[in-house]
This record gives sequence, C-alpha cells and structure tokens, in this order.
Amino acid sequence: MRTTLVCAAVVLLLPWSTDAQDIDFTDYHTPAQVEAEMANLETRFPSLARRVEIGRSLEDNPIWAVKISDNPDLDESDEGDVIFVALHHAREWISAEMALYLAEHLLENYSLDPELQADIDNLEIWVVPVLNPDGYVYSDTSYRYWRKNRRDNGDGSFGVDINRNYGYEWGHDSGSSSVPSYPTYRGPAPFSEPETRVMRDLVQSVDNLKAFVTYHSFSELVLRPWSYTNADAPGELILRNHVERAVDLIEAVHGHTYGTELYLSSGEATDYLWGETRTAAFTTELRPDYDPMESSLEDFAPPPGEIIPNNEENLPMALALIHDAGGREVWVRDHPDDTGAEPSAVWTGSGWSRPFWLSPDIWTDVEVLPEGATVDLNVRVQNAAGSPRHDVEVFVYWSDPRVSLEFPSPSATLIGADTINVPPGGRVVTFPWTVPTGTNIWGERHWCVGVVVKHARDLPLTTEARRSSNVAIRNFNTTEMTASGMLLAAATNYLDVAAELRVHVDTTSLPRGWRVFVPPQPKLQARDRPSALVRKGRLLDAQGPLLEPGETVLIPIRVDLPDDPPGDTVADVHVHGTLLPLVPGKRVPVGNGYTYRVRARADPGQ
Ligand code: 0X9
Ligand code: ZN
Repeated sequence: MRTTLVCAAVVLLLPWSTDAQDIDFTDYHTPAQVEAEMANLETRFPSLARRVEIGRSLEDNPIWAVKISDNPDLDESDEGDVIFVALHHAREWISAEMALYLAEHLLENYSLDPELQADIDNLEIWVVPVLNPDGYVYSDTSYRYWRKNRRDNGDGSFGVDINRNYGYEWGHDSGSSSVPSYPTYRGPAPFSEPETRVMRDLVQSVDNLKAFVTYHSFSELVLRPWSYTNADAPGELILRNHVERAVDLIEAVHGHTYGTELYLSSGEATDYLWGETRTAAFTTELRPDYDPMESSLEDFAPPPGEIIPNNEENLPMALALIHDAGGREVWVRDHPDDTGAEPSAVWTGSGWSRPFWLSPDIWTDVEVLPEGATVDLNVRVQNAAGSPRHDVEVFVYWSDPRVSLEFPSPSATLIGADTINVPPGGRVVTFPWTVPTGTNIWGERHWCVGVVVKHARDLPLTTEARRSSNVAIRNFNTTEMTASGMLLAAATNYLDVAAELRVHVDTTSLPRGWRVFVPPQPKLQARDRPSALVRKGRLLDAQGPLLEPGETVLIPIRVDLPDDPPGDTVADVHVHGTLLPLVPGKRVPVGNGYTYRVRARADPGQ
C-alpha cells in the first residue's frame, strides 16, 4: 500500500514524464513520433540539443536535425562538425531508429563520460534521422516498401532516388538509372531534388566538416567511397582503416560480421562528400544481413526486436568517429603556432592565412638537400592525450607538390613507416630519405614530404594537412650536383655522454678523377681557454669535433669532379660518421652515415 502511494506521488510530481522519458526502441516510430522525440530531446537537454529545421522537402515537410554541442545556439566556427543522416530511402525505417538512438546516447552520456563530453565540447554534431520525410510518410500510410521521394515525374511514375541525385559523378548508367519509373532513378539533373539540396547546403554551411555517416538498410555493410566506380579513391588507406576498425567494433557487440563491398551506385552521398570535400564519409547498411537465397523486400521491415541490437552494435563506430573528430591524441604541427585545432589555415581570398606547408615537426639535419642524397628525415609526433599512446603508426611520403598535396595518395611515394610509442611530451622518429633527383612537373627542384600519424582511437579523417591534425606537410628545395661543390652532412650526438665525431669518406668506389675530402676542423686557438669538454677530449687524444649530448654539427664535404667528365657520370659518395663516447677505457664507436648520389654532367654549353 505504502509503495503504491510513493509511486503515485512521483507521477504527480512529473506530469510531463510520458513525453520526456527515454526513447522507447522496442518498436518503430512513425514520422510524427520521430519529430516528437527530436523535440523531446531538446526539452530534456536544453543546454546541449536543438531541433533545427535544415530545409523542406518537395512536399514542404520540414527536414529536422538535432544539433548537439556545448553551445547549441552558437555557430562555433572553431569547432569541428560531424553529420549523421538517415532515411534517404523511405522504407529503411531502422535507419531513423539508429539516428535517434545515437542522438539520445550522446545527450544522456554527456555528463557521465568525460571523454565524450570533451569530444562534444569540441564539435557540432548534426543528426538528421529523416532526410526523406515525404517518402517516409508514404511508406507509413500507403506502401511500406517505397524507396524514393515523391516527385511526380510527369510520365505516370513517381519518385527520384535521393541517393542517386548528388552532384559528384552523377549520371553514370552503371550505378543509376535515367528511367523515371526505376527505383534508382537519378532525377533530371544533379541536385534536382530539394532533399539532396538540403543535405548539400548543410554540408556547405558548416565550418569544419570532419566526418559523415549515412545510415541505410539492409545487408549489414560498412561502405566507403568510391561508390560510382570499383577504383580506389585517393586516400583509400585512410578510408579502409576506418572500415576495418568499424567492422571490428560492430562484431565485438553481438558477433555480426559486416561486409564491406556492394554494387556500384553513382550520384550517391558519400562520393559527393569525399569527392568534393575530402571528408571521411561512410554508408552503413544496417540489419538484417543479406542472404542471396532468403532475402526479400520484407527485410526492409525487420521485426522490431532487431532495433535495439542493431543500434547497440552500430553505436561504437559512430562514437569512434566522433572521437577521431573531437579528440586530439597524436598529431603533427602544420606551423609553429599550431595548437592542433583545424583548419590550421583558411583561404582569405588572396592567400592562405598561415603557411601550412612548412611543418616544424618535419625536418632534415642537412641544410642543403643535394639531389640524390640520402639524408635523415625527422618527424616529431606530438601527443596531446596526457598519457603515453602505444602502437602509433607513422607514415612518411614524398610527392611532387604540383601533382598532389594529399597524403596518403596514389601520387605519394612511401619513404618509410614505423609503429612507435609516443610519450606525453611527443617523440622524434627518423627515416632515411633518398632525395628525388631532377625536377617536378613544373621544372622546379621542389618536393613535398607528407606525414600521416594514426592511432586506433585517433584516425585521420581527410588527406588534407590543414584540415587534419593527423596529417602535416613540409616542402623542400633540392640543389643540383653538376659541378664541384660542397656537400653538408650533419651529425648529432644522440648518446647521453659527450662524444668525439670521426668522419670517414669512402673513396674506393669513386670514378677516376673524382676527389672527395673532409676539410680539417679549425684548430682551437691557443688563447682560448679550453672548456671542460676540450680538456677531456685532449686527455683521451680525440682527433675530431667534440659534441655534447644532443649537439649537432654540420660537416662540409668537398667534392672535386674532373673538369671534363665523360657525359653523365653518377657516383655514390659514402660518408660515415661514428661517435666515440668520451669515456675512459674502451671507446666503442657507434653511428652510421649518409650516401650522397652526385652527378657529374658535361656542360651542355660546350
Ligand atoms: O543503393 C544505395 O543507395 C545504398 N543501398 S540501399 O540498399 N540502402 O539502397 C548503397 C549506397 C552506397 N553504395 C555503395 N557504396 N556502393
Ligand atoms: Zn538505402
């Protein structure tokens, strides 16, 4: 009796509770219920959620987004944006359930999960559960398996496939149809449909789009661009990485193994996103699985009991993308003042606000880069996570900057890759790099080095350095080696004790008439008071330059070529540097060297 009274009191205190409860995912929501639940989310989380009308459909129905952010009424241009959209296709009701579930999860867990809170504070997350409201209503009231919008095509047929109407590679017959009555009718022109334009306008209006997911059903797939062709998209490595991680995350929840390949579709959403904006974009085909023997139209209407497990297994991929976009763990600077916020430079109309192609975290020890020389290329990987990050992958490429500044890309050549642990202070990793010879396609001795860093919980979302803290670039100039001249080799004492440097040039493989030597180091002036280091060096009978731990010296190396070389002659000059620790007793030499490829070219003027 007493218990009953307490319950009654609670109900009386919360008379609006039937409207503001957690969303019930035990059955599908009608179009009106989806709208109402979005309004409820705003009511329940007024400081985090806004239901915003992002446009109207062909039949003038509102297309709603829930915008989730720490200041949902502000347009915070320094924050990243992530878009989740569902129900391009009218009959794919489970996709709207997924979007609603995600929105509610983000809002309910904001105050419970500090990492999610930090991510949301850094982002503006747009969840659009129903992009095709006209079709959804028609599917609810007239024909459950309707796919397209409700355009009157004027020939007795209705509907354009919203997911064949985007403007990137629109119109291929291989992945869409020009026949109005067909389910994949692409419409008379790219972006002919209001619904597609609403999504295009949202994409273009946000300041800093980082990731895009479009939910469909069914078949249990995670798909990446391209859709219009079987060819790999530029940045395929980045896209595939996301897909592989997503498949693992999904499988870990209920054991469903999602596939990653489907038939061609052109004029589809993710191709537009990647093709026009290089924003990581994925199509998830939700439950149920596709079975070539059993599947039928009814699979667009799985039993309501599938909704919750479907949503549960697809949530982690969404959260991982949100963390890639909103968190900053491992990163590389684009310019000296870079804090990791993106974009690190913007186009002002006449130029870039910052040079973002001279990353201070990518450098060589050698001041001049003679073509063909093998030099040490250093990369500093920053870690903003506050604790060590293990298994960080570092990829280093070079490219012709007049061909591509995207990394990774098919035009970029891999210099090296490494998997490292990065402590909170960051870490330097070094790769040998044989500098390209000759010129780029514009005739310049000008090359670009690109670095991509990634961690399972911080994957890059684009190939563009200024839009990603995981990607950085540095341009280098090279010098031609055609005449006698100087090479500069750098040596760093990476030991934790002072050391003597000995430089040795291997002349055995040089062509006739070539001379290479290391000019002697200037002698210490008698009047200079010898430092402790010099006194120690003298005691140990050191011959070469003395270096404190961490110190770098540049060693000039003279190359004398014959006056009249026979045609083009190319030779490798091997320079070995060894460090002899300045400690008494047996001094074990350590170190390696450089190889310079030097070309002697007959003067074409003669
Ligand atoms: O055909 C579509 O638009 C999507 N499949 S659905 O069954 N929901 O209609 C797939 C779109 C993405 N396509 C590819 N990545 N190939
Ligand atoms: Zn679909």
